[in-house]
Amino acid sequence: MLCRIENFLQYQSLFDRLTRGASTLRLLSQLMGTEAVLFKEKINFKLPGGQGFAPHQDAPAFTSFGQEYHVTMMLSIDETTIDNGCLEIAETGKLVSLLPLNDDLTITSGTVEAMQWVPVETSPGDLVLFDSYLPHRSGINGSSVARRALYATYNKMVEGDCREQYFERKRACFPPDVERVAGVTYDEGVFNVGNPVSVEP
Ligand SMILES: O=C(O)CCC(=O)C(=O)O
Repeated sequence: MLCRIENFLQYQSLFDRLTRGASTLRLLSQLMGTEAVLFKEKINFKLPGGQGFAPHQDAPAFTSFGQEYHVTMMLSIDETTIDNGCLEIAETGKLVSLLPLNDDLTITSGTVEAMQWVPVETSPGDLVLFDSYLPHRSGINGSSVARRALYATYNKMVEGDCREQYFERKRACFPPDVERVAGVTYDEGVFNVGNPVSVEP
């Protein structure tokens, strides 16, 4: 089942403007307290029956280039609801470090159970902005319509403009099914944290 597209701004000027236009970059720079640059973009489709995301912080997935801090902007394309697997965030104070993690970099079950989880239902066009230490998760899409959401992640420009390198490295380590070579084992490591993505053996 199609679950995601990423690395598409060079083909879609509307999405390029939405994620790298002056007003968006100004908002992100204001939030980050310094000039922001786009790190990566994706659309999660979560089609009917699409699986949810395990509880995780994004920070462990964003370590490839030594950057320390990211903010993600979620743009709701469809309505997101509890029924179709909206984002859920943990009610915590501001976190600046990692919680106890499993080997696959998701949050340990004891920690998950100790936190209060709040669903964030949204309407098309809503933005949700959250940093890379915010614990989040989402459920299955139990409805009959797609729950599409765009996620654009930014880092501080002083920590480097690494978007192209990021997608290059991700494609090598965690390629889409169609690019996989039979018999090769891929080191998906930090590129597959909490995702409902499994690869055909
Ligand atoms: O789209 C969702 O439901 C959650 C997305 C998410 O947590 C992720 O892509 O890391």
